[in-house]
Amino acid sequence: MSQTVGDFFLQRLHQWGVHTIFGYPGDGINGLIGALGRANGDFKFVQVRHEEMAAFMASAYAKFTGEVGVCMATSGPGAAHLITGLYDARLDHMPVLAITGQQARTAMGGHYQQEVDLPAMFKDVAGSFVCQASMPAQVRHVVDRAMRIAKGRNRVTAVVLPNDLQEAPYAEPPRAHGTLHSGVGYSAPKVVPHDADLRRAAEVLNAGGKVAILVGAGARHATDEVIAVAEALGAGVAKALLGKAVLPDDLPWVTGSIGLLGTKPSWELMSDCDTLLMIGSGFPYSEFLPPEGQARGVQIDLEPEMLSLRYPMEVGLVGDSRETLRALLPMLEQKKDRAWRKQIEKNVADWWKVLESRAMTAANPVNPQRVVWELSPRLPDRAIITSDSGSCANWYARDLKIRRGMMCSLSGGLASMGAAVPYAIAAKFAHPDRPVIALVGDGAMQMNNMAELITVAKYWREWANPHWVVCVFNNQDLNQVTWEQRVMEGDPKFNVSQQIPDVPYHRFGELLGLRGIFVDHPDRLAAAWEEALASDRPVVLEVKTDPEVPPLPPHITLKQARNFASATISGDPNEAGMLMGAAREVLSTVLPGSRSGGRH
Ligand SMILES: Cc1ncc(C[n+]2csc(CCOP(=O)(O)OP(=O)(O)O)c2C)c(N)n1
Ligand SMILES: [Mg+2]
Repeated sequence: MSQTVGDFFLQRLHQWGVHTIFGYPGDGINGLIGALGRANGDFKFVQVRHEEMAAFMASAYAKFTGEVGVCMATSGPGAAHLITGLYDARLDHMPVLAITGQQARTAMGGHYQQEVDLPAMFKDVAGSFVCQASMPAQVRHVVDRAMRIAKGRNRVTAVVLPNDLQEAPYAEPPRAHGTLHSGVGYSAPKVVPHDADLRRAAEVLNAGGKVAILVGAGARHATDEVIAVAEALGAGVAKALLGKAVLPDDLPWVTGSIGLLGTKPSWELMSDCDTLLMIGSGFPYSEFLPPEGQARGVQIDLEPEMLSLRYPMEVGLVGDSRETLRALLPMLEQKKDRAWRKQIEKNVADWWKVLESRAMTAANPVNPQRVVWELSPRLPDRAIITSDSGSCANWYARDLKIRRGMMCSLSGGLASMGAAVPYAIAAKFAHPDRPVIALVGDGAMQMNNMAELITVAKYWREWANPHWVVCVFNNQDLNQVTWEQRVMEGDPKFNVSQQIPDVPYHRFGELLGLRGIFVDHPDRLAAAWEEALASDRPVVLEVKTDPEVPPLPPHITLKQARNFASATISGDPNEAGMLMGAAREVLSTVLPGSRSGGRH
């Protein structure tokens, strides 16, 4: 059999270094699936339960490997299912290639079954490159561009291949007018700003008396350099959610997360600094940065469009974070006055005590903060941790103590529910020897994560070790939003939209042949984590958690406090539990009158 377009397409992808594809079949890509079967085991095709999961996995694979994540789906419905996962990659600046089928060229334009205008559909999410191929000789440059643009610009790209084209014999582009002769390969450049700009940045940083640093995912390969700069400047460092693994939390001047899910010392760092250095972060909430004019600003980012977006920076440097910090370091003076640093360290030490007491506060039945608090000291070395969107993201952001060598991520920019399990599966395909832990709310579990446990059951025996745990916070509530409705809107809990059915998640895991562990008493948590992390097979650890522990921001505005009060007055169905339970204890530390309250 001569080489088909499908065969050539895969061969070319292989030359680009692709060896893992997350996907789901359909008649729109039978020509590609057939070619996969003929590809001599060059590829690992990971069969998912839903195409959105394939796209989440591709996004996470890119996050955990630095390579292009690749997902594949059939025409029409399969392609449409990819969209949310692709937006996740796009908003977090991840290189992902989406490959989909399309109806036959002879049928297109005919309102044919499963015919969707896919280039139009992908145009926003894969705006940097989306192409529907129509001729065999075109496919070579289509693959080359899709891969090079994804890799070189950290973008989502999409290739659409009509099904009859996939099966057509491949022909190289003839040497003729109107043909392209493209090649394989891309090496990332070393991007460093000009010396004069580095000197301007150094001048600002050297002049500052109270330097605050904010790091994001763009700094994840610059841990040593961030530490060296922070030491020289006597600075404290806050971490955007996607930058959680940049610095270990045992450094006494790391203030932890920032923003709505953030910490009080991060809030204090930004409130009191006179200089802000932002490195590789698109952290969205300006109100958690210093008020405009309070601090002189320097920002480093690989993407020019991310500069001076959240705070008007005096010096914006386009550059790779590690290389730029290395070039900057010799220009920085060691700050002699360490009073600012001491204050930060005190704030951080105090905050960890607050977190511990919050986590240990009794709740009904288990305080969700304690679930993560008890995990931190038991985290195995080199663990990869993922979180879903929901209240557990607060505990992940605040209570999880990351150590050096670990990785972690979640759906950051898109903040989509349903990402934690596919992320954790992709983590195992990226690093089969690392222990992986996913933190997931029950709503997100019901949305799609449960189905994807079937994928875990299908593949776990192939992994170098079985250490894969999903921890489900069963609070029978869409809790994060319930609290947003109370605190932001002043509305009582609306059971109709917020309450969700009780499901025995651990038993569902057992049905699939995984281990199920159920915890409904806080004293059982420590042993449960130990059992889960030592298990000889993947684990569904279900914890019955209290929905009345508020995932509140590190400071609360007067308006929010009033809203909260009026929500409880106007007949919240959980009023009694809320006022008598952990809510009051936690609120008392953040309501106006306390140090961080009432600033707005
Ligand atoms: C796809 C999607 N739909 C809806 C939301 C809005 N949302 C954010 S968190 C949340 C509640 C999540 O509930 P659950 O998973 O049970 O976690 P909990 O907050 O209860 O811990 C919702 C509905 C979202 N972020 N993504
Ligand atoms: Mg819930």
